[in-house]
This record gives sequence, C-alpha cells and structure tokens, in this order.
Amino acid sequence: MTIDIRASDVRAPAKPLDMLATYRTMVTARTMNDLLKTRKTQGKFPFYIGCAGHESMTAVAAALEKNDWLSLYYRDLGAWLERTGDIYGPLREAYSRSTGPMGAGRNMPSHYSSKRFRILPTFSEVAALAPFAGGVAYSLKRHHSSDIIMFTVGDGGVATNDFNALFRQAAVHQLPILIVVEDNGWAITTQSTAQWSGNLIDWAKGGGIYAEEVNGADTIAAYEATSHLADYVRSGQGPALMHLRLGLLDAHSSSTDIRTYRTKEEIAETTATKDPVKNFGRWLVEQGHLQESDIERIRKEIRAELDKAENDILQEPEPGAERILHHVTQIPSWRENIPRGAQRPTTMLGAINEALVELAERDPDFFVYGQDVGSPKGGVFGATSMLVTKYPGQAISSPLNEQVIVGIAAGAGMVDGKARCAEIQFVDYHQSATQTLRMAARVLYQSYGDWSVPLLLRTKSGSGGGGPISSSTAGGGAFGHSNAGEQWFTNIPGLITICPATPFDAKGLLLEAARSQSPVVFLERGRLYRSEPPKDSQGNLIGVMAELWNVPDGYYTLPIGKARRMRIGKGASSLAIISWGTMVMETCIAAANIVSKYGGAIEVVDLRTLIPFDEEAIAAAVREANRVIVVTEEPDMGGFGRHVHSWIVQNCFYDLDSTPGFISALAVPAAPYNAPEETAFYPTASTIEAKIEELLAE
Ligand SMILES: Cc1ncc(C[n+]2csc(CCOP(=O)(O)OP(=O)(O)O)c2C)c(N)n1
Repeated sequence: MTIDIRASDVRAPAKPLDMLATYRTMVTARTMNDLLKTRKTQGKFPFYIGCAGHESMTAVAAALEKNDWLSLYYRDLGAWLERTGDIYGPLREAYSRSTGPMGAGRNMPSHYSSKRFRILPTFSEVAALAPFAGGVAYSLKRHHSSDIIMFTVGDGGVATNDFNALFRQAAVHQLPILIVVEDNGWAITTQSTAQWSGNLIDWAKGGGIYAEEVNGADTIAAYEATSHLADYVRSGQGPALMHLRLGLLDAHSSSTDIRTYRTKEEIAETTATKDPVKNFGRWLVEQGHLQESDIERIRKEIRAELDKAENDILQEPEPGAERILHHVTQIPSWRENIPRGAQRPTTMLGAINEALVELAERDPDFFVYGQDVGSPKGGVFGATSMLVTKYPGQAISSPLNEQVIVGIAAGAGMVDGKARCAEIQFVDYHQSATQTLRMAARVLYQSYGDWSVPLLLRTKSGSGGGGPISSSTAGGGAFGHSNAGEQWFTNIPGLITICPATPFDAKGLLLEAARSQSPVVFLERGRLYRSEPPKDSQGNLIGVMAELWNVPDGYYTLPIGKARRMRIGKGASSLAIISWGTMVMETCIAAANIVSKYGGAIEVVDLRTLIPFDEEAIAAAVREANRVIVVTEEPDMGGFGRHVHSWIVQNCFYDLDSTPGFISALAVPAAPYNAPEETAFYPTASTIEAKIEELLAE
C-alpha cells in the first residue's frame, strides 16, 4: 500500500492503533453499508446514505479518547461503530424501530446521535451542528477540561454559513476542537473545487486555525495525523483542521445515480486507489498481520453477525402513532414560591439585570454571551451592567455574528443541561441564527428525548429604541430595530416564547426560563425597558399594573404558560382583551379610559408566555365577557396574534356575542423612522379605545 501524503511532522502516537480491531470495524462498516444499500433497493425502507470510502474514520475516532465529544455526519458509520461498538443501532434506525438509539426511528438513517457516547445529534441540514459543536468546545475550554471535540463535515459543508460560524468561534476563542473535512471530491454532483477558492489549508491557517492535509485512503496515516492533531488541540494550543482526502465509492445516497454525473474513468480510479478497507486489508497482509484468506473469512463472520442482528431487529416493534406528540418540549414543573425579598420600585431593565445576577450567583457556570455584554456598559441597553460589575467573567462580549452567539450558548447548554444566555441586541438581527435556533428547538423531538438544548435567548424587541420613551410614541427604532419578533418564533415547535409586560413578571419569568430544558426566546420590549407604570388619560396610575413595578429582591420564579388576568373597573367584565408586552400597557390605558367614561369592567389578559399560551385563561375570560379583542404589535401577516384570534374562533365560538376583534400593526416591512408613519404603523391606546367602543356598541 502506498502512503502518498503524510502529515508533515508525524510523531509516533502515544496510543498505538489496535490494527486488527480497527480493520474489523472498518469491514463491519462496509458490510453494513452494502447490506443496507441492498435492503433499500429491495424496498425494505425508504432511504439510505452510506459510508463507502469513509471507513478510515474508524481510525480517526480511535485516535481520540473515549470521553472526547463527537459531532459526526452521515458518512461516519465507522466512527459510530468505533465509539459505541453498537451494530444494532444503525440497523434499528434504518428500519425505524422505536429501539433506535439515535432518534427511536424518528430521524433518517445515518444521523448519528447518542448522549451516552457523547455523540451530538446529527441534522439533515448539512453542517448545522457546527455552531453547537463550537458551543460544546467553548464549555470544555471554560471548564479547563482535558476533553476535546471532533467535528466532521463534507467538503460541501465547508461552504455553509454554519461551518463558517464554527470556524470563527474556534479561531476567535481558540477552542479545543478538531475539525475534520472529509473531502471525497463531491457534494452530490458538485466538485469540491466549487466550495472554496485556493487551498483549504492556507485558508484555515490564514484564519487562525492550524491545518494539515492527510490521505484518508491510508488508514494508518489518518490515525497518526489525528493522534498528533488531537494532542495539539488537547495541549491547549488551539483548534486544528484536518483536510482528509477520501474517495466516494458509492452514489451520494440511495436517491442518486452515480453514472449520470461521474465519468467511468474517475469511478474506476477512485475504486482502485481510494478504498480504505481494501488498502488497509492489503497492507495488513503485506505486513504479515493477516493471511490473504483472513480477508474473506472476516467479511463472512461479520456478515453473519449482521444477519443475526437484522433478524433480531425485525422482531422489534415499530413506533406507534400514539407517540407523535412525545418530546416536543421539556419544561420542568413550576415550584410554587413566594417572593420573600423587600419590594422596590424598579424598571424592567433593572429587573432583568437583577435576574441575571441571581442566575450567576446561584451557578458559577452561568454566563451571558453577546455583543458588548462584557463591557462596563453591559450591552447596548445595559441589561448586563450589574452582572459585569459583580461577576465580570460571566458576561462575555462576542464577535458580531448572531449565529456564533446562539451556537455558543446552545452548545454549552447541551454539555451539562443548564441554560446559558445568548443576548441578541435587536430581535431583527437574530435572522442569521435562525437555522441554529430552529435546530435547537428540534433536538429534543428528533432525538426522542435523548438530547435537549437548554438555551435562554434574550433580545430587545418591538417599538422603541430602548430610550426613555413615553407610552404614546414609538421611539424611532425603524427598520432593523423595532420588529415585534413573535411572528418569527411562535411557529417553531419545540421553542418557548415569553414576552413580559412588567418588571415583576420580567424577573420572575426570566429566572424560571433558565430552568427550562427547551430553548426559550425571551422578548424584551424596548419601550418597556425604562418606562414608568402606565396612567390613564386623566393622569391616574393604573393600579393593577402599577403594583407590578415593585420588584422583590432575591430569587423568585413565575410559571411558564400562565397568563396574568387583570380586571380594570368593577363588576363583571363586558370585554376581554388579550395582549402581551407593550400592548398590555396600551390596552390597560385604553381599558381604563373606557371604564372611567362608561363604568363597568374590562378584563385584560396578559399572556406573558406566548408559546405555550394559557388557553384556559383566554377561554375563561371570553366565557365571562362574551366579547374579545386580540391586540398585537406584529404586522398583520399571519403572525402569532392571528393564531390566537383563530384559536378563539375555533374554541370559544359559542361563548361569543360578537365577532372577535383584532388589532395589529400594519402589513408593511417594519415601522418607518419618521414620526407620522411610525405612529400610524403601531396600535396605540386610542386605536384600542376606538375598537372597544365599536365592539361594545354591537
Ligand atoms: C443546508 C443543506 N443544503 C442542502 C442539502 C441537500 N444535500 C444533502 S447532502 C448534500 C451534499 C453534501 O456534500 P458534502 O458536504 O461534500 O458531503 P458528501 O455527501 O459529499 O459526503 C446536499 C447539497 C442539505 N442536506 N442541507
């Protein structure tokens, strides 16, 4: 066997490779690949994506320590087998059995995942695990762990935003991560030359990551290079990238025909020179470690083991449809607790500052990560200014990349099941992190409860740039600074969305959100950051709201999914208004004005948690008043407010005496900067008052 490319300064690995065991595992991977390919062709299951040509990943995984973390992709059957020794798992997933260890039959085959074996849950979205892997590495570094993480990706995956976010995370924070680019020359029909310009090694080194090119068709070379690159990473010298050159011996997947885009000559050459299983077997025979006859004997033994496993698995139950709603979210049950601390008038910003300090005080592992959050200013709005002063190491300024931010917090949370806080300056800018957030929300469901992603994403949202803005003006946030945001999050299954309206609720809900095992988006309204309690048009404080500007010292929590019902006026309510965030303030002002004009009572239901929203509270309020209005700050484009409105129509129809009202911002991209258009864009107390009068007159 020829070894054409060797790592330039190879040293003998400290841990010798168990060559025969590695060879056996590689043959297992290939034999399983061939078996599953055949079964797919026979129509036994819908899809298969194989590992042929990538089996030297067995040796790559063998060069790591058993506690090192793995973030694999679909060609890494060899690495799975090396780490777990489990031949049943991949077969179970192919046959989508509920016994499958990766997703209990929920995810496509070859999507490796195991909390027990520290294998992060592979996504179908190429390289989408990358920012999470960066977060895991970040956590390992913070804990001065001797463990490292290996992240693998195809050459196509290198072009993704996710990969580039990881690259930045790794380079900027010099993380303990070994990035392995498994370059088989193809991304479906596209050649790797289309994925980056120039040379990948130079590119990586230019960006601050040490890199080497290695021949992955040579198993020993792959092992030696991984050993020494892993040593390099483990010793704290920073991240490393291995450009592993491989051949793709099969079609991309069971849905592709290799002959339609690859030439006969190229396929023949790849098969002859880049088959790591054949190359390694031949080398073992040449070196006298195996006899020629052992090659076929080993293959047959393994095939018999796999046949037995397959037969066993076919007796196992398939999942039933009754579990379809299992593991969508994981919210620990709320423990009733009474705030004991002295109450002080506090703004919402003060309350958020206090909550973050409480979290840091209770858990030295907690941190807030985001743009400018580690500066003495405590982020652009000052939400971490107390944290920076009291626990400076726990408020960390990030590069200007929202996907980097969300990935760091999400990955760190996956390591130990404790939420870290990502701060996004303005909700409008979460958009580059959307994929990471959606994946975070999916992990629990996809892995059938094996993995969870506790993550607290706080962000300024809605009208108001955040300055001391009165409740009657919106505040010049304009494009990029003023979107409501809930329309982007409340349609993601698995994600919790919270939007407090008062300082008291903001603190209690933030503290509770940090306990959630499902990711939480915590929408902080800019207009409420420094606002005073609301007053009606006669200048009277609105009592039910004003008392919520008093915030207790210390720790207390409020339940997720529970609305706050507030009665404005006296007696039975003649109207229910459902709102959240800033619109609660506008609604209360409108309700107070109407009540002082006509008497009676209006009930304002502040949802507080948008998903899951408090269906009981809405239904009860509608049952009592028989009239309802939903008020939202979102543009009227199929957002969350429309969902609540539709839910009421569907579920409370027979309790309604009139058409349920709906008030929203206008269906334009966002609030314009100039005052007349901005004011026309948002609902205000006077819009709400007009609607109330219209509805009560019906
Ligand atoms: C983000 C994303 N875009 C497109 C796809 C469809 N797709 C699946 S695999 C693949 C090619 C991946 O190529 P590469 O990373 O080189 O890995 P290889 O399959 O060659 O091992 C594509 C485009 C996807 N799964 N995810």
